[in-house]
Amino acid sequence: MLTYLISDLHLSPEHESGTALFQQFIKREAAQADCLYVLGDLFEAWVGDDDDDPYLQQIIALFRAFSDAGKALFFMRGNRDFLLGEQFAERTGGSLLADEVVVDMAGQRTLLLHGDQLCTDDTAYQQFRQMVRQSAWQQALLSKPLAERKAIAAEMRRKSRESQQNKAEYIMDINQQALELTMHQHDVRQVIHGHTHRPARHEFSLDGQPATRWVFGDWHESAKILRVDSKIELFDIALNP
Ligand code: OKV
Ligand code: MN
Repeated sequence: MLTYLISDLHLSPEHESGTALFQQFIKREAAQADCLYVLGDLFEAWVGDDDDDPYLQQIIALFRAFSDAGKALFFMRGNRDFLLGEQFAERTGGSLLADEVVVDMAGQRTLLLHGDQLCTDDTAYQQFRQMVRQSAWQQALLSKPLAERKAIAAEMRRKSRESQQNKAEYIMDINQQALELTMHQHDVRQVIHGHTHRPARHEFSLDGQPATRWVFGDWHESAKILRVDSKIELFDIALNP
C-alpha cells in the first residue's frame, strides 16, 4: 500500500513550472500509488465548480485518469480553493474531505488539515476566514457571474499580499497552542498540514509523549511531498527536462 499526500500546488495557467511538475507527478510517482490526498490550495484560486476554463478541465482530466485506474483520491479545501465543491470532486472521481479528518497513516492515528485554521496569531485572517466560510456568504458569492467572482478573488489576493507585507513571520506560522488544542480534540500525536510552505518534520512533546508535525512545501521546479508505505517520509520531486 503506497499513499502520497500533497498540498499547496497553487495551480494556475501563470504557474508554468508548478503545472508541469504536477503533470509529471500524476503520471510518474502517482502511477505507483494506491491513494492520493490533496490537502488544500491545489488551485491558486477556485471561484466555483461552474468554471469551465480549459486549463482546469485538463487538470481534472489528469485526476480522472488517476481515479479511473482504481486509485483512491481525496481532496481537502484550502484558503485559496475553499469553494471547491461536490461537482468538482465528482468530475475527478475523488471525494471531498471535511476540514479536519483523522486517518491511519503507517499504523498511527494522524490528523490531516490544510493548516490555515491553526494560524491563530493572524487575527485579521481568521476574521476573514470566518466570513468566507459561512454558507450564506458563499451562496451570495456563487450567485454572481463568473467574471465578477474572478474579479473579487483577484481583489482579495491583492488585499492579502498588501496585509502580509506588514505581518511578522511568526504571525503567518501556526500557533503551537492552537495545534496542541486541536491534537487533543482529535486524540492524535501526529499531524500533517500545508499552508505555511515551510516543509519540515517537527518532533515535539505533547503531554510528555513524543509527537510529530509534518509540513509540506509549495510547488515550483521542485516540491516536498509526503510518501507513506510502512513509514512516512518527506519526499522530493523535481521537474525533469
Ligand atoms: C488571505 C486575507 C485573503 C487578511 C476568493 C475565490 C472568491 C479565492 C479567493 C483568494 C485570496 C482568500 C480567498 C487571503 C488573507 C485575505 C483578504 C484579507 C486580512 C474567491 C477564490 F471570493 F471569489 F470566492 N481568495 N485568499 N486578508 O490569500 O487566503 O489577512 S487569501
Ligand atoms: Mn493555504
